Amino acid sequence: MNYNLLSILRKFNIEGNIQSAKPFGSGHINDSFKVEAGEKKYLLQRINHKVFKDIEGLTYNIVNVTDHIRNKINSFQNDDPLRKTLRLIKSLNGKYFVTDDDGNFWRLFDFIEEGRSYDLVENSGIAYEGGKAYGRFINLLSDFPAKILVETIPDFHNIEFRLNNFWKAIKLDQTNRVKNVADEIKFIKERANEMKLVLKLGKEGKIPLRVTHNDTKINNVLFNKDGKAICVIDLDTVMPGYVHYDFGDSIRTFANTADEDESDLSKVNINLDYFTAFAKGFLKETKLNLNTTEIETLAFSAKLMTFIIGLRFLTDYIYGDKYYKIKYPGHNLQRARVQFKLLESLEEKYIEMQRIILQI
Ligand code: ADP
Ligand code: GN1
Ligand code: MG
Repeated sequence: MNYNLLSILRKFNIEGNIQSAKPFGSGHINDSFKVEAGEKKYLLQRINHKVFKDIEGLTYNIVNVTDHIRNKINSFQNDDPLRKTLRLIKSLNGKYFVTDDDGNFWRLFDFIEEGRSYDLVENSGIAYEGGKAYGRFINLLSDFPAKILVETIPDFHNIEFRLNNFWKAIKLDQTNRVKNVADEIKFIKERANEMKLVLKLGKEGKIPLRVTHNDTKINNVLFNKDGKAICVIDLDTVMPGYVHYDFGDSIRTFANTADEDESDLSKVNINLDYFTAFAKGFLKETKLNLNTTEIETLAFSAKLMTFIIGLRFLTDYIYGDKYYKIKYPGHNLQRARVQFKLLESLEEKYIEMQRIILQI
């Protein structure tokens, strides 16, 4: 899709002359462009309004959450850069987003200089730093009034909802792809019940709802050139959730030995050194706040989130690739297979993972 980026950019308060705007990053949902304007750099994003139906509400969340974090940083003058946060730029109409003639929604962030994102962990230091960044994010928002947040994607990590969508997709079989996934369906059926644990603990009041990020994959943290985490990004899904959602979703990418769409499944495994490093960083920031049930079920959350994301990739494959951006027709199926292979590896190492968490 070709967009008239210049006319969109002219709707914002931009410092400097706009020189270039080039596609940037490897997210699956929004379209991102790096913008150079004199000395200034920005990150322009087309917000995926098929996925996010309430752009006003989503923007309200981001403005309030980033303001809250910034205010806290400002009150600690000597704070380290880890607490830096995204900053939205106002448009000329006084809002934090604009629309174009085709009904697309656009927003502009300050570009985080020297911020590098990874799709795969390269060493334990990165995993530890990522753990600290996501843990601190939860901490900084622990006194944020969760009730004011708009639920940008209702039931986002609700396992019952995700399973129901999956059964529906199979029943409809709109693209005649169900015949290709008999093994995967069996795999899901065997595990569906076990995966309801976190929801059950929530309903029983044994674990609290917190303000969570809900999309804590590795490329949603920016790192500096020394491997220190600078900033947590991609705040579209910040909503009330359980700590398990953030910890589990991180492990699935921070401790995977292969990419999310690796074609050789034998390369997909859990790396326990990276798991340990991430958990140490995360618990350093959150441990004092977590209750015993949360800590005892943290290792389980890696299985849960790997299962949920695999289930969502597979559901999208069956529906005909309507949700995630894909590069080839079987891309979502391959992504699902990677998650399920990773889940098998998590199951093999589960007792060890439990031991590691309880020892930290
Ligand atoms: P998506 O929902 O598509 O994943 P993200 O908000 O994660 O969108 O942005 C996609 C990519 O763009 C990120 O992985 C990161 O590399 C880059 N990015 C996003 N925001 C910024 C920013 N403010 N500064 C620098 N890079 C950014
Ligand atoms: C999407 O936006 P991005 O690429 O960071 C998705 C996540 C999935 C992830 C899988 C809003 O994340 O839930 O875990 O892909 N985000 C949304 O890679 O659906
Ligand atoms: Mg992202």
